[in-house]
Amino acid sequence: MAAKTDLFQSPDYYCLDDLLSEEHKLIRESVRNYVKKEISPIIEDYAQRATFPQQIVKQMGELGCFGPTIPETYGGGGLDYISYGLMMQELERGDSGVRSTASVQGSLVMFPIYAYGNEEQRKKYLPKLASGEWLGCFGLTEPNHGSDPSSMLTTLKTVDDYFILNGSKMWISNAPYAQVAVVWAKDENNDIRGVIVERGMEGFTTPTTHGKWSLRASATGELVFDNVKIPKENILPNTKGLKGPLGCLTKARYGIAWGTIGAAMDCYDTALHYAKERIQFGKPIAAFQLQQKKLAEMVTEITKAQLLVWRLGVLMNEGKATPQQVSMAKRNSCEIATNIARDARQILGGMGITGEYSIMRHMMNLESVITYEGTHDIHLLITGMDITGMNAFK
Ligand code: TGC
Ligand code: FAD
Repeated sequence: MAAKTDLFQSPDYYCLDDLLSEEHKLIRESVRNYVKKEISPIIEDYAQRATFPQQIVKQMGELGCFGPTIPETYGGGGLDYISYGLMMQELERGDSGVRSTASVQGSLVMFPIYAYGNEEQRKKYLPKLASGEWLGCFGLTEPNHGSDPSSMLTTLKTVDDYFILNGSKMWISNAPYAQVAVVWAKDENNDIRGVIVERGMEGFTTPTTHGKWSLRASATGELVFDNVKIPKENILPNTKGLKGPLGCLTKARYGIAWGTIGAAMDCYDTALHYAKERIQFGKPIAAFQLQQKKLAEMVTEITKAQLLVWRLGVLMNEGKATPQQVSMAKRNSCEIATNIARDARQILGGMGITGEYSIMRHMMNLESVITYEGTHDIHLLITGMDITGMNAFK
């Protein structure tokens, strides 16, 4: 497959750039340039072959995409949440799987080690994860417990001066290539605890998940623990209960709220250019009202979503954002991106189903993104519970 030239231009209908600092714009530009140079030319080929482009791990580490809000002392970027959001937007504009790799590494592996770990754990793991020398993964979901992680069956038992880990995790992004896994399991008191599991520990395997039609350029696998002996120093000491893993998910869901807008912007930009150039019945199809309706609605939804995540970013920076606000933004961005990808594909007619354009890949990827980190239904129920005070989950 021939390498592509990426001519993406981002829509900014409400002059939202005026709300960004010079530093924000520079960060966005550097990640956008990286995606144009290193991701767009190769990603379709990797997705078609269902292969993980391993080289992106080091590249994204060097660019500072892993743990941008973690303090610089530990190798993080020491940046604010708008910067983090813009990075995720640009990465997912390239491919949701690329953003996934960064989300898992930064929000689901580095964040728990930073927030719930001790100083030795921070020093041992964070710089290597930040630089991309090591790749990490996050094990919460199990074969029989997805939306309801509190019912997990994986166990962590104390034996002498170590733990024994038994059970399995499913659908784990980065698992087949990860050196480190942050795993959630129940101890003897039925408390959910986090442990750091390292590749090479006896009884720990990471079989690859095959046959995905979505996130094909992202590696997904299982984590299987067969009496894995875990040293005591690998437990995350400062968290107990489901709020530990859920706290990580809040950070990652925030990144997805920005990221999926990137995918939506790419679909819109592609469809707009195509519609202006494709002639049918003697005129560009962009001149037909039906196509204008689709394009006008796309840019309207992108603009509304951009405003929502920008405001959420400000609340995150001020330490005022609630997990429920993050759920609303994750849900909204996934919904508009999924709808925009579908409409954009139609604008391209038959060409829309080919790998010549990024739209079908985004469309299929977004089916995973609208499902992981809490399904669309779960985020709606979180909002429902927040506004009514009534729990409709159970
Ligand atoms: P519930 O009783 O509501 O909550 C238990 C405790 O957690 C607190 N809490 C949160 N804390 C921080 N952030 C959040 N988002 C939180 N949500 C709840 C809560 O206050 C409580 O604290 P405490 O002190 O009282 O103990 O728990 P529940 O069992 O009723 O479950 C609630 C529910 C359904 C919303 C939750 O379990 C849920 O979010 N389910 C969805 C599961 C999910 O999102 N899984 C994601 C797996 S990881 C993944 O998909 C990675 S993909 C990454 C990629 O490739 O990019
Ligand atoms: P289920 O929970 O079985 O849900 C099935 C359906 O039932 C959904 O439509 C859901 O909305 C609905 N439903 C469930 N409960 C309710 C309810 N109370 N009320 C109404 N409807 C309900 N997990 C990790 O831990 N780490 C990862 O890195 C990770 N990466 C992933 C990568 C990919 C590509 C995918 C697809 C998933 C990944 N996941 C990961 C797992 C993901 O978080 C789960 O798939 C997700 O949370 C949903 O769980 P489930 O698939 O078991 O669906």
